[in-house]
Amino acid sequence: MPSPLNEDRPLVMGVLNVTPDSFSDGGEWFQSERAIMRAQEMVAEGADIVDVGGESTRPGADPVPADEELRRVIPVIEALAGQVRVSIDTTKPAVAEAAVEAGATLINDVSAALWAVAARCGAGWVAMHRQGTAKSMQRDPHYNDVVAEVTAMLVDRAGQAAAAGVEEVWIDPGIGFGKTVEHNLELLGSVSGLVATGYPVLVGTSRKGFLGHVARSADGSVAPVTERLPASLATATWAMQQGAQMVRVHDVSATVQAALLVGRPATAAASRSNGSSGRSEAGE
Ligand code: HH2
Repeated sequence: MPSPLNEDRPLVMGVLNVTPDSFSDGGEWFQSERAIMRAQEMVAEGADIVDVGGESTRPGADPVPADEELRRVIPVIEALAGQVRVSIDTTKPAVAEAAVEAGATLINDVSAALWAVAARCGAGWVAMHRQGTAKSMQRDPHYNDVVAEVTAMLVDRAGQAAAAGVEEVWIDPGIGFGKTVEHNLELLGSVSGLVATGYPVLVGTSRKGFLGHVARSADGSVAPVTERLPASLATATWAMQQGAQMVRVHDVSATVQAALLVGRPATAAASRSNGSSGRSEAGE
């Protein structure tokens, strides 16, 4: 299998929520035609993968029956497969299987339970950590050592997936999934530790609530979703700089721009100390 990783820059996964109730863009891309249009826009902006989801995972969200989730995602995946790599954001085996049949090649699994499905379908798999379910996860998240517990769980699941024959296994700390603001910050601070496990790491901070608590609006209130782009970019850039090979974002164009800069100053400094001037032809 060719490497899914990009040599030049970390990968950018564009979020496509075909839902009426997602926390930041619910309803915006609910019609298939609008969803397909948005995906094509993200591809033009440089998205490497489009992550199609038909069920919100936001805290308190209601579960969606499988037939409704399929009705939302399958036409969109069929239209996009062949134009861009597609991942399916689901926790349901039947939806994952149908999505792969429709052309998705990566199963983005926030329950970290579908490795056998991925093995059976020959798809890649993202194991994301969460504590609890969407209904319950933000009630009272608790860990003795959040970094150690999340890392151990992910390494365990990834090992099971690899043993079952899944060739492409990603791990994701699940920012915002059963975590306090401090838990999220600690996990972000330890991305390099996840990278050191040897599995490629995906991180999703885009527009999430903890950003609004840390990067408050000028009047001191929690920054609303519409004001979280700078904090989203800062945290995505931090994760990429720490070695995360992919970030999951709503704002693709801005993140691709950030991804193109990650590592570049270090490379320029290294080539300077190796004796090259580092000047561009235009002398800029
Ligand atoms: N976050 C969300 C959904 N899926 N998958 C991975 N691997 N990592 C994440 O951090 C992650 C994810 C939540 O964001 P969003 O899809 O925008 O919201 P909603 O679940 O409300 O649709």
